[in-house]
Amino acid sequence: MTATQVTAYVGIGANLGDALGSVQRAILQLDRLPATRLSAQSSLFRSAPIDAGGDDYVNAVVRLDTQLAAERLLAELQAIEHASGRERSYRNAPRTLDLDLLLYGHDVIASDALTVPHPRMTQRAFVLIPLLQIDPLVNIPGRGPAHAFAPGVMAQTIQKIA
Ligand code: PH2
Ligand code: MG
Ligand code: MG
Repeated sequence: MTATQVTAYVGIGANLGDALGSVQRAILQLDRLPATRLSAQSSLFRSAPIDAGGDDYVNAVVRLDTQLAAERLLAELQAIEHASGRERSYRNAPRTLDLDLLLYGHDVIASDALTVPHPRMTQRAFVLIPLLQIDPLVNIPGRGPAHAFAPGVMAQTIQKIA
């Protein structure tokens, strides 16, 4: 039996410790997940914290082709976060690594564990800009083309890392 292949997008962020190294390592780890292939990665970006404190973030978005179910993929993301030394102290605390499941195929998921599409992804330049760099025409299920939200985030500071 062949499991169906799904295209998923993961937002990566870090602003504690070696943030650049953490994001680069996370990208390698995502490519090594079981039944999963990393099929695209954005540039790395530096961005001012939104609704959060601490240092500037390093952010990126990757596209995965995966046969993992959404809940299983989420568990794998959390395991990578945990292995990076991530502690959950308070909401939006500075973190060594944050891996957010942004999109999982065309699915709309609202369970206790998981909300997909990610509820705040259309309001955040650090998600939208790298996502659109990979796939300019990507659609957000239930909300329409991602590029339609770009004008709304243009005031947020985000810079490509050379
Ligand atoms: N993540 C947050 C809150 N604020 N700001 C930036 N610039 N980048 C992030 O990844 C980020 C944030 C919660 O996960
Ligand atoms: Mg996040
Ligand atoms: Mg998160």
